[in-house]
Amino acid sequence: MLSKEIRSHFPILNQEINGYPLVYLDSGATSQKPVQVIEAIKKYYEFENSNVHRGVHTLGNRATESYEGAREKVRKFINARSTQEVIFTRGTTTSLNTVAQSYGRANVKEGDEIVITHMEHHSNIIPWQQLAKETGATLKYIDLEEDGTLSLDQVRSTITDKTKIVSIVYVSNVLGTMNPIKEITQIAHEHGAIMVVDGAQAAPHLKLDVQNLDCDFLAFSGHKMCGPTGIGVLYGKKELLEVMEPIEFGGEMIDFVGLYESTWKELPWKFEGGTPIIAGAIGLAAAIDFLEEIGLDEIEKHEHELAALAMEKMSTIEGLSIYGPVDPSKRAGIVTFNLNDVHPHDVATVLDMNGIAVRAGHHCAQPLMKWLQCTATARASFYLYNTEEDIDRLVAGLRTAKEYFNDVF
Ligand code: 7TS
Repeated sequence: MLSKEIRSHFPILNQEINGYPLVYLDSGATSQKPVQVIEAIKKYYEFENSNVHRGVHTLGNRATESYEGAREKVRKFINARSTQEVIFTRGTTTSLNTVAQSYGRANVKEGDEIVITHMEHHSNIIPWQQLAKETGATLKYIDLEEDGTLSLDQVRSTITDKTKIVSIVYVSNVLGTMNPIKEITQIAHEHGAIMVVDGAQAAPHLKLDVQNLDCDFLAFSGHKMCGPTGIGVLYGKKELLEVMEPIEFGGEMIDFVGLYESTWKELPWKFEGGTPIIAGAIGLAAAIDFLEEIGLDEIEKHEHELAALAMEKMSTIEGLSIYGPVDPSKRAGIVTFNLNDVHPHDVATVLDMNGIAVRAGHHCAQPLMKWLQCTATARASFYLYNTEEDIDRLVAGLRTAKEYFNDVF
């Protein structure tokens, strides 16, 4: 387990909610921010605030250096070959929509196939549904195994030579399942398809290496990895990005503008129309520094340990069912559950009365809820600041909830 001292970097955790010390178990929705990130954003606004890429005055140069420095930090973080492959976006949702609209419209036609899975977040479903509708392509789903994992046999039998795009979540935000992205990428490539990875729940928790995965695109959000909201990343292979059209047009992304024709800047700026999210990128860079100092491998290990402990302790509560892989080594720090027939919103409300924050609902994964044959679940998601005591508080809170709703058992 990581040292409890990590918590002291997160000012928000040091407070009481409804009379109890806060236990924050909703990092899957958004993580808390360490003081290092808050300070980096403050410093930017206090000493550097200016627009970027306009290169005349000193503040403008400082802001540009920090913004482009953040891009280099992201490049190293995911091991991309070049900063030209790192595009700043608003988040995972925008990154995935960019691929669907730009690459998709240019490369997918009637009769082609787009392949996703039943465990996708809505942000990795709807852009492809829309693309399929526009182009006449078919959207296909890879079936899940009973324990909520993907089998490579199912992957092989779903991807065909008609498949143009495969887009799969690295770590499920509901089941916690960690998918074999490298192997799936290889299968996609054998059929001439490109591989898109939804890395929203992976980037915060495990070491990413786009060259090793060989994926064509990777999308993730800053706010789930200790960074601020409003900043995200789209990684794409340079040879693909180079021939893709931007989807947002206007200031910043142009080279030359005529009355009837215009040309675009080179990569990555042609995809960053308008004043960019400067403070967001700087905050994200500070978050990467913070995570790397602790070590992504250590963070991943910590979460596996917490998930294993939570599953062990929660399974002692009669009537509580946990979804997703039984083997904790196959999942990240996410434990999704239901307590008999009690609605998860009611469970979450009782937990909140005890100072414990969990998410309840469909987790933006309605097709997965259908697959699980339920309408909603509760979810505890862990991060580097969570401790064994947090799990004990969760288990005690669940026992309280169970007593509270005793009459339904
Ligand atoms: N993909 C996955 C796997 C996610 O978990 C999320 C957000 C997204 C995409 C979208 O990210 P955004 O930053 O563009 O919004 N997931 C959640 C969640 O599980 N609870 O709240 C948001």
